Amino acid sequence: MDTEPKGVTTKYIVGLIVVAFIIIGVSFVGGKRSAPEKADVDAQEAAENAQSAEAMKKQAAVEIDYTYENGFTPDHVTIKSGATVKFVNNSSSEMWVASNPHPFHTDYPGFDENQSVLKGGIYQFTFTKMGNWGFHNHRRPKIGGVINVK
Ligand SMILES: [Cu+2]
Repeated sequence: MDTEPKGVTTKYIVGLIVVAFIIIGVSFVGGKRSAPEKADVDAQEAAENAQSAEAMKKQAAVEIDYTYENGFTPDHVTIKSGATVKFVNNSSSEMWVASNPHPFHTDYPGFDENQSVLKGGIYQFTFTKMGNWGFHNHRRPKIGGVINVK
């Protein structure tokens, strides 16, 4: 008399376990199916971010010419953080681009050509710190300009 209710209960429990396994199995398959979709979205986002970063760099690329007559032209530029500024010596005298203040160059450590270049010489610097960075020609300290990094 005792065994029959137990048997029914056991069958019921086994049935529940089977149903639970089916549910777990279905959710696993579902999980596997959605995982590649998420990876695709991530890859797409990464590609879009890389493209916009590239576009930003191109957009913000700036060249500043140095002549004895006009100094730095333009002498005030606004760029985005991560952009590179190219200083070109078009004068027949020396150019040594450096951060203010002269002679210590401490406002933006690292923004310092550390040497003079003659005509045709180029100094490139990539700005990653936001702010207004004054600079000058270390060989003619009164001649300078400002790089505004946003
Ligand atoms: Cu200086």
